[in-house]
Amino acid sequence: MSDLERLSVVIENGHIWEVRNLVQRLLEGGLPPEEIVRRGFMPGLLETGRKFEQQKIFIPEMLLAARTVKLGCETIRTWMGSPKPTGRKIVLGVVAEDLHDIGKNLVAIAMTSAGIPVVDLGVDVAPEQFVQAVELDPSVALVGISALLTTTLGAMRDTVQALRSCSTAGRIKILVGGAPVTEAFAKEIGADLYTNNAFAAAAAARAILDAESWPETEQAELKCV
Ligand code: B1M
Repeated sequence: MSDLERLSVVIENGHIWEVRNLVQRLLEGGLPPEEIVRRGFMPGLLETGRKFEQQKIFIPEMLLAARTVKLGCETIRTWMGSPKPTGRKIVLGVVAEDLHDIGKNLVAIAMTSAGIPVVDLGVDVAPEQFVQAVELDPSVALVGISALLTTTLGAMRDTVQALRSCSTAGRIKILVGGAPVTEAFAKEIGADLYTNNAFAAAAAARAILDAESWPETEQAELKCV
């Protein structure tokens, strides 16, 4: 079994004591963090979700798998480091009534390593908390919203709406993501950008911040919705 396959199994079985060394070894072997997430973390978590649906495992096992991934993420975060940050920040959070934060945490790691300072609001964040975070800090240029439950997509819509109607709406771009989010949904709710993985989100965010005058051609290149 390869180290990547082993990583999936370690996550699925919640073997928390093995994850750090495994991730470290993969990183030292030259595998990019996004590949470790895509080919190691994701299959392990998807299998965990499948077993949960089939009632072969229950919440405690899901929690253990999540904790194992968190330690893996921590290892990646340390490895990636954080370059000199830009002046402008991103506010990040998981929508109201959603407690799934692994995706959001990966986005935070990727943003930090792309030099974008993160204001992390955590999970179960109400629309007004997002708005307040933007209004309080004039250096916030981006807002990233994550959701993982189909039942919380409505909260994502409400959050985008609240941000669009706040006094500082003109200064921010809104990024959305999470397993049930699609490009079509992002467009429908009026988000500026959808990406299906954390590292693509950071690359797009970086490009947005680097494009000072924000010309239309560059917007198109970023596949803004
Ligand atoms: Co939950 N859970 N869970 N869970 N859980 C799912 C999501 C589920 C699919 C499992 C299943 O039944 N197969 C299912 C949802 C079904 C649905 O919505 N249709 C489910 C359910 C039902 C529930 C509960 C309702 C269970 C219950 O209580 N009966 C409950 C809800 C709690 C709540 O939120 N209110 C619940 C609870 C939990 C735990 C707390 C035990 C735990 C979460 C712990 C934690 O996050 N700290 C948990 C877990 C671990 C899962 C699974 C197994 C893994 C989720 C995950 O972390 N995925 C999940 C099964 C599955 O996914 N199939 C499941 C990996 C993560 C990296 O993916 O967030 O999509 P994701 O991020 C990706 C991209 O989407 C993107 O980047 C990442 C990749 O690079 N991305 C962005 C994410 N956010 C982005 C933002 C961006 C850009 C990209 O820009 C801003």
